[in-house]
Formats: sequence, C-alpha cells, structure tokens
Amino acid sequence: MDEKSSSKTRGNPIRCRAAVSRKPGEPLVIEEVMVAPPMPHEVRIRIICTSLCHSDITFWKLKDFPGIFPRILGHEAIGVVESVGEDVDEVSEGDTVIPTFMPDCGDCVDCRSKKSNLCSKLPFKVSPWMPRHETSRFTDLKGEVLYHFLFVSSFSEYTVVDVAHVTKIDPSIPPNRACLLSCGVSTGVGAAWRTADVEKGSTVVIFGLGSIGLAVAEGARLCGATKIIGVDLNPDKFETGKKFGVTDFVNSGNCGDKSVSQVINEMTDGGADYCFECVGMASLVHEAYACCRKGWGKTIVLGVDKPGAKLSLSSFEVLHSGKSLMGSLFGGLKAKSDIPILLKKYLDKELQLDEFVTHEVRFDDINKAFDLLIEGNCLRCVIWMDKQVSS
Ligand code: CXF
Repeated sequence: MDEKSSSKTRGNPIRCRAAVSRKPGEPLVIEEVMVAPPMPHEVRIRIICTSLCHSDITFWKLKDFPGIFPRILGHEAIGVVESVGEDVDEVSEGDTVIPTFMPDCGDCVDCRSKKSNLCSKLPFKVSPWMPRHETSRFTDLKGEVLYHFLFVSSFSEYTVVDVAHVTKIDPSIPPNRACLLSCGVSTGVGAAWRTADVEKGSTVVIFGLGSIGLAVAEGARLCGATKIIGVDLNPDKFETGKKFGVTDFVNSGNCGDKSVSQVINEMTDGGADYCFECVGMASLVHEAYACCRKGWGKTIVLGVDKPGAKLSLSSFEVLHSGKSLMGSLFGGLKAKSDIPILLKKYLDKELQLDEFVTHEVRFDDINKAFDLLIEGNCLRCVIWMDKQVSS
C-alpha cells in the first residue's frame, strides 16, 4: 500500500497476513488477521522486511510463561508508517522507521542521561502486550486475541508499535541491511562501542561467535581493537570471524587440562582489556571475568541465560581484582540517536552489514528461516513481506 491509499485505512482495522505462532515449537501458520488502528502514542507500520533472531526461536519454543500463544513473533524489522495515533508528532505517514524492542522515550531521567539506555517511563520487560496501554492490537478472524512480542511483532504485514519504540531513518538505505540494526547487529556493535567503549589498540575476547558475537567483533574492529580473540566450540567459526575482525581463535573444546580463561590469560599476558559473553551461560561469564585484566578489565554480559540462572563470584576476588562486570541490553544504544549513526557508518563503508545477510526468503517461506537459523549455517535470514526472492 502506498502513502495515498493510507487515507482509506487510517482509523480503521486492517485485514492482512501474519505468521502466527499457535503452539510452542510448531511451524508458524500464515493466516489473515485484524490489526487495530494505533492508540495514542502508537504508530501502525507496514513491514517491508524482517529478519529472524535467536530470541524469536527461544520464545517460539517456550512452553511456559513468558512463552505465550497464539503470538506474533518477530522483532528485527523495517517498515513504513501507515498511520499514527493521537499525540504522535515525531513521525508521520510514509516515514521509513526501524522498530526496536528497547524504548527511547527521550524524556525520562535515564533517556536524558548519556549513561544509560534503560528507559524508566516504559521500562523494558518481556510482555505479551503493547507497552503503554497493556492491550493487544491483533485479533484473528474468530476474534481471538493474538499476543505481541517484544513490542514489535514484525511477522505480520502490518503491526502497531509505540512511538517510543520507533526510529525514523533515511529511506534510501537498503531495507534488507537497515533491518539488522533493529536488534542483533546493534546489540553486538553497541556492546563494544557504547557499553564497553573499547579503546584503540586493545585486546578483546568474545565468547561465542554467533551473529551477536560477530557483531561484537565488528564493533571492536571499528573501535580499533588490535587483538580480537574468538572463543567457540566450532572451529569453522574462525573463518567467518576473520571477516569481522577476529584475529585469533580458541577452540573451547580443545584446551586440554587448562580452562579457557587460563589459555587466554597466557595468550594476553595477564588478561584481556574487554571480555564479552555472547552465549548466555553463567559458567562462561565466570570464565570471561577470570580472564579480563585486573585493575581495568571489563566483562560485558550480552547472552541471555535461563531465567533464574545465578552467578557466584568471590567478594574477596571482586575487591582485589578491580575488574568491572556489566550487562548490556541492546548494546547500550539509544535507538533514536545511535541507529542513524550506525546507518551512516554503513553508508560510509565503515560498518559491515552485507556480510551478516546469509539468506533471504519470501514471507510464505518464513518457516524455512527458522530451519536455517537452527541448522547453524545462517547468520541472518531476511524475510521479505512483499517481494519475490529466489530461495
Ligand atoms: C533480548 C534481550 C533480553 C530479553 C529478550 C530480548 N534481545 C533481543 O533479542
């Protein structure tokens, strides 16, 4: 639908196609759904393309809360504003926008501080609703409520997103590249750039060379790190890692009688400047902390572990080592100001995005994207809502 035709849909429900996750772990079902008009502070978006992220798979498989069904998954996307609700003046119909699971209200004490990206007006939580009004904008044709996912729900031709969760971008940027900045690549690059603030010439260790770990490498490379050590169980990941700046590799399944942290402490002569945990395993956070340098080393946690997973650090060691342990959601980025900076870096050929897109499919083949990501040879699979792609 073009801009002109939104005059027909504005203020009315839209009937369109969505890929609905009806039961945990079962293929998504493409069906017609109703998308209600945006409420105050909300925008309705026509999705151009979306890509699959591991968190979609995690929640798709979850049998218990916060797994909830039927739900429209998807949270890495780009689209065009179809209509806006009351009190929205930041974007208008026809604007190209990137939705993000993290809000940026721009108004609360945290959004106004340059030290945080954790909005306190609409605090991030894993919720099945819209963030502000705590209701759903989706129903199926029988009138049953369909739940939202991470405030984005992009596996639908149309979705509704709170204005605090959208960033207006330059429409000339290829959508199948720009959409990566909606979650995965931003999370990794941002963790190196904003959360850790990696310095030129530093040594970085990345636990887990999946797409988030590779994006950390890309961020560390951009920041001028000179040694970027990748740690993974799969040695093939080193070849892929080299494209994103990984200079050295440790096969964590092949360290003999030493722990990975011992190997890294030897390689770095006493510990790395920055260690990133990108897997989501408490034991790897311990390993990362054990091999960042005393005094100034920083360990940054990006991986999402099981709910309730605990860390156990000796308080004596914390006191005596002087190391920092930090968490990083969405790479510490403030969506509305930092995504445009990263897009400019892509246009200026500094930030690599093309290399992350290993597959592209059409919307009808969305379940193939799940298979590809699960098989492990895919970094990002872009799903086009309205374009024929050979796949
Ligand atoms: C995650 C971060 C932690 C909660 C769920 C979403 N990031 C994106 O995939």
